[in-house]
Amino acid sequence: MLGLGAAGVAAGPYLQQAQSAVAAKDPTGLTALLPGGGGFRYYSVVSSVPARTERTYALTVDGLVDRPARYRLADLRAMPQRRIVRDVQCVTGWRVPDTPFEGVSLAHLLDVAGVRAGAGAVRFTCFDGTYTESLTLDQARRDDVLLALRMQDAPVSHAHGGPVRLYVAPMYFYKSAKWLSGITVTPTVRPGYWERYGYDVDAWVGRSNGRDDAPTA
Ligand SMILES: Nc1nc2c(c(=O)[nH]1)N[C@H]1C(S)=C(S)[C@@H](COP(=O)(O)O)O[C@H]1N2
Ligand SMILES: [Mo]
Repeated sequence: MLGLGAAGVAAGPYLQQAQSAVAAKDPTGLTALLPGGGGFRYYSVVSSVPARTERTYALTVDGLVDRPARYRLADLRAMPQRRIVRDVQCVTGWRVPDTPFEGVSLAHLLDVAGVRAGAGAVRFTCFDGTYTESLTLDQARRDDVLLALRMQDAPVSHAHGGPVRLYVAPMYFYKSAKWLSGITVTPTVRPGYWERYGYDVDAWVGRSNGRDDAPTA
């Protein structure tokens, strides 16, 4: 009993710290709605992100793969494209129903790269220089996980993380890394940016964080 109590006291400050860090850096309700954003809120953990263009954008794929590569936008557009229309759900409560995303399925890109034995996870890095995310290899191979080139039937805008963002349809939107610049296949999951502040690594909508009861559909 005494031991449990002590553990509770020890955990308390960490959780409070985590919550205030989230409030300071993910200020839902304080950030302006994007013009024509249709319910989306703009999120970035850094104050400004340089734009990448057709000429300057590249996606690096490396780690435990047979064929590490750098893909330009034209390379990604030449791959089979897949369209998904699902709800976007932020863990802080806002939701945008029936949002189309279109792009290359991550499973396809992983097949092209040739995942090696010993791989168990995928790590995502962003050209904002700071944000990171991760998925287990099984999650990454789902058919509802995309490297999105289009969102709402237009190229992904800079504000929404273009030219290429991740879209993990079954999970809270913090998994959907914006300004995607790197995919590294790793042995195990390395928790992403928000996950260091207490968000669940497995971010299934309605089944994690205990913050809402959204349907998983
Ligand atoms: N690079 C990067 N990706 C990110 C974030 C971020 O701050 N930086 N925020 C995440 C969170 S918490 C949400 S809700 C969505 C917001 O996407 P939006 O700005 O297109 O609405 O992006 C996710 N991906
Ligand atoms: Mo979010």
